[in-house]
Amino acid sequence: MSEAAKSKYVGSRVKRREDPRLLTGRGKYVDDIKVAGLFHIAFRRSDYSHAEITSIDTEAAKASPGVVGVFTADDIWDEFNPILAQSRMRNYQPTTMAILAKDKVRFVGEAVVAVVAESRYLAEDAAALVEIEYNELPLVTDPEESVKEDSPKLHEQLASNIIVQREFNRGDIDQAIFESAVHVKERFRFHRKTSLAMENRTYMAQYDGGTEELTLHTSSQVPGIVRDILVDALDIPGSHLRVVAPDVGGGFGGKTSLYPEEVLVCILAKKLEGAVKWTSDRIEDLISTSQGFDELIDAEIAVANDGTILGVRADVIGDVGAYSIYPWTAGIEPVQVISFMTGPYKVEHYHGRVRGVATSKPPTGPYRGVGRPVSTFVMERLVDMAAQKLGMDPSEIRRRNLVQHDEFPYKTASGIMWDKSGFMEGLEGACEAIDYDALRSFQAEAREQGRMVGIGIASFAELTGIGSRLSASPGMPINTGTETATINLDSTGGITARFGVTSYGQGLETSLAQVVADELCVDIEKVRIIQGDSAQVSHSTGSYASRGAVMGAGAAMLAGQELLQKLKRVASILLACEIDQLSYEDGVFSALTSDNKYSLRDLAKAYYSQMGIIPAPLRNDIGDLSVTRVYDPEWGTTSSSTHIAMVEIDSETLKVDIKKYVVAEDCGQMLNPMIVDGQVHGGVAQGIGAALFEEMIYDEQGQNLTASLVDYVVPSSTEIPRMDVVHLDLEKPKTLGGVRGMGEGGTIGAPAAIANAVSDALSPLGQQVTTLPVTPERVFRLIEAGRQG
Ligand code: MCN
Ligand code: SMO
Repeated sequence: MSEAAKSKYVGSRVKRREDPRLLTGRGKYVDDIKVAGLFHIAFRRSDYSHAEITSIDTEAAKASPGVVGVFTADDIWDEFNPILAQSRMRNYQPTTMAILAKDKVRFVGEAVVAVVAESRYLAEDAAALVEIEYNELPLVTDPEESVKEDSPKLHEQLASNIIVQREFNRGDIDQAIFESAVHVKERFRFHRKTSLAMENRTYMAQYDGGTEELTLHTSSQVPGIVRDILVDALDIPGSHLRVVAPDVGGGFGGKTSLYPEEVLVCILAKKLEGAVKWTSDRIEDLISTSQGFDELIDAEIAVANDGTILGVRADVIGDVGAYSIYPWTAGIEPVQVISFMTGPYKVEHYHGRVRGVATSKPPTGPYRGVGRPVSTFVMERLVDMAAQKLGMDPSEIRRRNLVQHDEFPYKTASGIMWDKSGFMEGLEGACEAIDYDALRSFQAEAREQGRMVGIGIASFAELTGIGSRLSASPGMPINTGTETATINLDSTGGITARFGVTSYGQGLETSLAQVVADELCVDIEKVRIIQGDSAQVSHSTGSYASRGAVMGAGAAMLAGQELLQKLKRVASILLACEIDQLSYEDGVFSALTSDNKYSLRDLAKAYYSQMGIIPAPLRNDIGDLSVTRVYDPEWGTTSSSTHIAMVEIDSETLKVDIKKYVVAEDCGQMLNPMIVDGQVHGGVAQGIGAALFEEMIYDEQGQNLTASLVDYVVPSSTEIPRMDVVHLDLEKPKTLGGVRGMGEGGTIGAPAAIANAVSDALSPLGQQVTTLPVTPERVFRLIEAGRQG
C-alpha cells in the first residue's frame, strides 16, 4: 500500500473474485476452448528407459481413419531451432530438449511419435498402430550408480552423467567438527514427487496462414517465458505470436517450464495451417510432467556444548532425470538444497556440494518450495538430533542459533542475504500459539501410557520476490527479474489492469484488484484484471518463486500512482482549479473551490470524447489515460516461519495422525489475509503429502510404478488437520508496500516439522526419520528396528 492511497482493501479478507467462476464450472481452461476444425494429438511414448530407436513404422497409423498426419522427430527436425537451457554454473553440461525423441529415448514416457487426427479417439487408435523397434541400452536409473565415472552415459556427447555441480565453502568445517561437543552425521533421502495439478498440462495452437499469426493457448504458469523462447525456437516475431494462459487449474511448479508438447503443437499448427491440441491424460501427466525433489543427502552438524551450531556439511546427489528443463536447468532443484541448507541459523563453517546426475527418468524441475523443503528437512533433523544428544529442548537449540534482531542483514554461508524478518518471533509465536510447554507435559503423560506422541518444530527462511539482481538459476537464458503492470482508464470510465504475473489458483486476480482499487480509490468491483496474455504486456514471465505478490503489487502501485497523477491533471482542467485544490474520494473528483464534481466516468468521457473541453496541447502532453510501469525489487526479500506439529502414531495401523498444527509466519504486509491463510493451508497440505504419502516410485528398469492416483497417494481432507496460522505483524521490508512472498512456505516447513514430530514420537525406541515420505511401511520398519535394536 503506497502511503498516498487509503488502504480500504489491502490487508482485508476480500473474498476471491475468481471463485464463483471456478467453483461453478464457468472457468475457461485450455481444454474448454472450442475451435472449428480442431485437430487432436495422441502420442506414442517410449516404453523403455534407455534405448536406441532402430525403426519406426507409421504406415498403418497413417492409413487409420481420421488421421491427418503422423510425425516423428525426423519429420519436424527442420521446423525449429534447438532449445537449450544455459547456465553460467561451472561444469554445467547443457542437454538439448527433445521435442520428439530422435534416435534414442531416455525415459519411459518420452514422446516418440505424434499422431494427429480429427478426434482424440481416432488419434489414440492410430497411435496404437505405430510400430517402434528399440535396441535396449544399459540402465541408468540409480543416481548413486549414475554418478560414478564408469557408469553408462545417458547423453553420449557429455563427459559424464553429472550435468550440474556446485559447491559452497565458508570457514573450516573439519576444524568445527574437531572442536565440537556434539557431532551428528546422517544420510537423508527425500524421494521424488510430482506437482499433481488438478488440471493436466494442455496446449492448443492455432495458425492463421493469412495473417501469419500463431496463437498458443497453454496451461502454463509462465506464458511470457514460453512466448520468448518460442520466438527463438520457431523464428517467428513476437508480434505474430500470442501466448495465452487462460484459467489454469493449479501449477505448483510443474507448469513453470517449457515443454516439448508445447512446442510441438505450435510446429504442427503451422505445418497443418490449422488448430492442433494436446491434452495430457493423467498417466501422461504422471510420467512426463517435471517432477520434484529426489535427493540423497549426506549431512553433518557440529555443535558446541551450549548448543551453538559450529558448522554444517552437506553432500547432495540430486537425481535430476534425463534432461535439463527450460529455462531453469537441472540445477534449479538440487542447487537450492545446498544454497539454503543452513536455513535461518548462524552457521560460521559450511561446506556444501551438490551433483545433479542424469538418470532415465522425467526431468525434475520446480515443485512448490524448490529445494527448500529438502534443505529444511535435513537441517531441522540435524538440529533436533544434536539437541537430543545434548539433552536440550528442540525449541531452545533453535532460540540459541536463529539470526537475532540486531544481526540483520545476515549473509549466509552460500551468500544469501537475509533482510530483517521475524525469525525469533516466528519461533516464539508458534510456541505460544500451540502452548508448547503444556504440549510437552501432555506428551510426557501420554508416553507413560505407552502412546507414541511426538512434537516437531521446523524453522526456516526463504527468499521471495526476487528481482534482477538474482536469477533462479545463474545465467539463465531468460530474464526473469522484473514485472510489468499497465493500468488504464478507457473512454467509458472502465478500469483495466494488465499484468505479466499469472494466476493459477493462488488468488492474485483478487489480491491485485485490491491493490489497484486502493491506489485509484475506487470500488474493487470496478477493477478488471487481465493476466496470462502475452499480447497485453510487452514483457512478462509469470508467477513462481513466491514472487507474484511482491512483483505484481509493486508494479500496480507504481502504475496506479502515476495514473492518478494524470487523472488529477485532467480533473484540474475540468474543474477549473489547481491540483492542490482538488479532492478525490471513491472515484469522484471535486473542487474545494466549487460544488463541481467529476466521476472517473465523466472525466474519461470528457477527456476522450468532448473535444472542446481539454485544450489540444494538454491532451497531446498527457496522452492516453494509461500507465505502464515495471517493478524490479532487485534482491527480493526474506520471509520466515516456524511450524510446530504434534502427531500420534497409531500402534495398530501405524497411521501418523496429525493432532495439532501451528504456523507462525512473517510475510510482511498481507494483501489478503484470507488468501494468505488459504495458501498456508494448501502449502502445508502438500507438505504433509510429501512427508507421509507421496512418492514417485521407479523400478530399476526405470518403469514408473506409481503412474495412477491409486498408486501415487495424495492426502485427502481427512488426513489434513485443522491448523492455526499466526501472522506476525513486524517491521516491513523495503519492497513496495512492504510485501513479502509466501505461496510456497507451507510446503517448505511441513515435511521437516512432521519428520521431527515422528522422530520425537519414536525417540523412546531410539529411531530417527531419515527418509521421506515416512509412509506406514517406513514407520513399521523403524519401529521394528527399534524393538530389535
Ligand atoms: N499474498 C498476500 N500477501 C502477501 C503475500 C502473498 O495476500 N504478503 C497472496 C498473493 O496475493 C497471492 C498468494 O498470496 O494471491 C501467493 O502469493 P505469492 O507468495 O507472491 O506467490 P505467487 O503469486 O508467485 O504464486 C506462486 C506460488 C508458488 S511458487 C507455487 S509453486 C504455488 C503457490 O504459489 N502454486 C500454487 N500457491 C499455489 N496455490 C494454488 N492454489 N495453486 C498453485 O499451483
Ligand atoms: S515451484 Mo513455484 O511455481 O516456484
